[in-house]
This record gives sequence, structure tokens and C-alpha cells, in this order.
Amino acid sequence: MKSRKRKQVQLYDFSPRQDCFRKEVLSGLRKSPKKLPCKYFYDEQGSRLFERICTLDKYYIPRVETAIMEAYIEEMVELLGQRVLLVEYGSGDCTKTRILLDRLRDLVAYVPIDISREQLLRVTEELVVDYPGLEVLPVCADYTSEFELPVPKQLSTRKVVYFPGSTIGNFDPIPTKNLLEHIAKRYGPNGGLLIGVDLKKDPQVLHHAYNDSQGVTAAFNLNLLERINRELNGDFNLEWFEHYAFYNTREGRVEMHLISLREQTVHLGNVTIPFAKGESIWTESSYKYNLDEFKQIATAAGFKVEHVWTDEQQWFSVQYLVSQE
Ligand code: AVJ
Repeated sequence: MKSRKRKQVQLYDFSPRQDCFRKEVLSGLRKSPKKLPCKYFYDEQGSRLFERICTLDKYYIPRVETAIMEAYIEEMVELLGQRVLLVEYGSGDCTKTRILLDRLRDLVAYVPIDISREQLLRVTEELVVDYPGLEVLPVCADYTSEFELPVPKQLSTRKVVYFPGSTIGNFDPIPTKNLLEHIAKRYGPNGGLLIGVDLKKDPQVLHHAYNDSQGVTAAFNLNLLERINRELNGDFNLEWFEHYAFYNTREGRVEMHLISLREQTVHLGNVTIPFAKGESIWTESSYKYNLDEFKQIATAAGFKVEHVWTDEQQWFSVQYLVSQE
């Protein structure tokens, strides 16, 4: 047990409302093929399962990204400059952020944005204890919809968005361009984006990263149905769905699905959703890029690629982009 003094945390709340969750789930399940937005993975249980995924040996992303951050932190800090306002998109458990917070000594404020309220509160409480003097302004929001940025007490010389973990890979090509464009405009001109981008690699490595032998990724995927049961009065039988993840070479992405193991009908309140045997619900895509491909996207969105750091095997990249807008 960690013993930490609990401090009261003030949270800026723009989190999606329950009726929004319901609407998106219903419209996704009425599509053909059926789809669910992956942002809804991260309820309290889902965030904990994702933290467990990050400890799996085969899920190389956090390990490799952390190694890159630690190896090149001095160069990163140098490029980011002084009196930075650091805004993080999808802050999660903030493990990698601490590498930055440890070095960016004259940070004006840190604004973690996350959709998972419980985790955000928990992590913020820890940060204010561990970084006394740092202004932490947590925002609970889906960063793809509208939210206001809190105003820090001190003036900053530059806003830098930290977007690690290759979360950008969860977006399809057009939404990716839109989100990057939006960031370039909102934090520019001269705004920075320090972003983790996962790279194309041996499909076997990708397969094992999303099909761990302990079934944690499967539990993470299935938790979405459990959440729907809990929050939307659903009756998904988790035994009748199966986790399925594969690398789609042509599209350059890992796809996660939940496959119906039999013909069945599921109810959400008074709504009925039919499933054929073998029918899938597409729950997530994780796009993998070449450095050239990502450079094109970033440039088209109004960024200049200032620096790219990778590991020796070129499995993952951390990139510093500067808004030209
Ligand atoms: C946190 C979105 C980057 O896509 O690799 C992990 C989520 N899904 N295992 C990813 C995830 C399955 C992860 N991201």
C-alpha cells in the first residue's frame, strides 16, 4: 500500500454524457459491419486492464517508447524550450509523462486530458504530491470533441501537446488528418506536438502484441460488452463472444474484433440487436506507419517534422512536430 496524503483535486469536466455513449453504441451496433468506438474501452475497469496490458512483455509499445524517451530526454527538453505549457492527450496513468515532468523544470503548467475520470483523479492526486509547485489542471474529456483549455496562472511561451502511446494509431486516415490539423491550429503557430507513432514491423510481432497468452487483451476487449451491460442495461453473454485480433497488411493496421460464437439476440434496454454466427463487432484499429507515411500526414496537417527518435530495431518512434499554422 502506498501511503499518500489525499489532496482535493479540481477537475474540468467535459466528459461525454451517458446518452452520448448510448447513442454511439446503438448506432454502431446497427451498422453493417457492426462497430463500437474504442474510446469507450476506458472505464475504470478498462483503464486498469490497459495498465495490465502495458506490463506484458509481448506488448512492446510502452517498453520501447519509454526507452526512447529516457535515451533522448535531454534532446527533447532542449527542443521543447522553456516556459512550456504541456497538454497531454490521453494521459492514462502518466508513466511516460513523468520522464518529461522530471526534466522540464520550468514548466508553466501540466494539463492532462483523459476520458477516464476515476483514473484521471487518481493520477492527478499522485502528481500534485510528487511534483509540488507544479500547476496540474486535469481535464476530463473526449479530446476529439469540444472542450475548453484551462488557463494557467503563469504565462507560457509555447504550448506543447504530448500524445504518446501511438494512440494516434486508433484513428482512421481522415480523422487522423483532422485531429492533427485541429491540434496544429489550436496550439500554433509554433506549437509543438511530441507524439508516439508505432511503426510497421514483422506481423508476427504485432500478432503477439495483441493476442497475449494470458488473455488480458481479450479481457480488455470483452470489457466493452460488460460496460454496455452495466451502463446501458444490456444482456451480452460474454461467453458467446470471442476476442479476435489480426494484422491487416493491406491497410497497415491491427484490427480488434469481438466475434459472435453463435446466432443470438442481444438486448439493450428495449432495443434488440441480432447477431449471426461468426458476425463481428469491430472494436479497434491500430494503424502502423512508415516514417515517410507519417511525415506526409503530419505535413499535410500543417506540421513540420522537427525531429524523429527511434529505437535500434525501428519498432517505434517519438516525433517532435512544430505547427506551421
Ligand atoms: C493505447 C490505443 C495505443 O492500440 O495499441 C492495446 C490500445 N489495444 N491492446 C493500441 C490497445 C489492444 C493501444 N493504444
